[in-house]
Amino acid sequence: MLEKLKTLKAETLIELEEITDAESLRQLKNAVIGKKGEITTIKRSIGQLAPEDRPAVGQLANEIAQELESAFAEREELVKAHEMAQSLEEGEIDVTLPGRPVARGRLHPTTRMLRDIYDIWADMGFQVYRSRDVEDDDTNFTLLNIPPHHPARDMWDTFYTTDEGVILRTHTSPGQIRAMRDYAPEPIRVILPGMCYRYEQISARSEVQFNQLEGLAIGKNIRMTDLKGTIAEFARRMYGAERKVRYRCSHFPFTEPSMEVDVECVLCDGEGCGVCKYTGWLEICGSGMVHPVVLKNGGYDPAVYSGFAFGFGPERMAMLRYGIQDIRYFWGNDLRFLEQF
Ligand code: FA5
Repeated sequence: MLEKLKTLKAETLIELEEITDAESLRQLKNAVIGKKGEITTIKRSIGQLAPEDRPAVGQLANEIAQELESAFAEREELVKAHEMAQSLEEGEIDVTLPGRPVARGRLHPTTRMLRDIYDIWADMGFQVYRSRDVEDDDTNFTLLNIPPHHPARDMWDTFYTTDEGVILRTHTSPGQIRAMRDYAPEPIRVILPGMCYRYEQISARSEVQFNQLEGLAIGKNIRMTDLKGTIAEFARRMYGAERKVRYRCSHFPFTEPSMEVDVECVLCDGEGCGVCKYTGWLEICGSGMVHPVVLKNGGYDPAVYSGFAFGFGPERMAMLRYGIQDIRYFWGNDLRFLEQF
């Protein structure tokens, strides 16, 4: 058996020397070291040998298989080079032809928008905090000062799951509770980006799935003026120093007082157009001072700590930036839309 193996090796190496095409190389490889090749067959028959002969034959078979494996690999390289040289000589490959362009992926308009928003907030000292898409009813509502059966729950049309109390988050605000419980009693300065889900009538401005970007700052002596100044600074960096910002009273159960923020319409410079519904203003976020009940639920003593929160809609911001008329394009996966960015 040992002799047979040595002869097989010697003969294979000689045959290999003469091979110049890939197909013959493949056949020889299969016949010698393939699954049904001679070496494999020898290895399988080792059990029939006398027990004292088995180790030597097994060892040699393995060594030869390895040596031949590298000899085949080396030959493969040579054959490839040979075939390439041959086809060049025969003119099968025209090396003067221009290369085919590689199709490159692009960033989705929301991703681009989000990255710009992250950059601005990072510069202003806010770090990203990721919360969960699947929430419990308590964190999404109750701990945010929206008790069960409270009419304020109607502001958010919810996707419920078959598990009692498990829902898809309707906004990024439940992340406020999670961040506070993680950090209390340390000060916080975070943004919480993420996908939100609402069982809503789909329209040009509303989708059932969309991004929000929440912001939260907690500490001692944080006041409404800090909120106004922070949002104004964001708007200045995002929309330019010349854009006016205005604040309107509003209501959110988890902030008190609450306000909505508008910027001068970026499309008509405040003159009035279809996009701003001829008001000259565009709403960019909801915001307010964190409600004492929410602070308490997050683990902060409202007598000592205060904070502000805000929430933006990145798709709506991207619609303004790129002049996109309908939010349904964002998830339509139509390449004609996506390739424009
Ligand atoms: C909220 O969801 C509050 N959680 C925001 C907030 C956070 C207020 C912190 C105070 C403090 P609202 O429902 O208005 O608020 O949504 C915020 C933004 O999300 C909207 O301005 C809009 O840009 C975006 N948005 C809301 N619903 C949709 C929708 N169906 N499709 C696309 N964007 C939406």
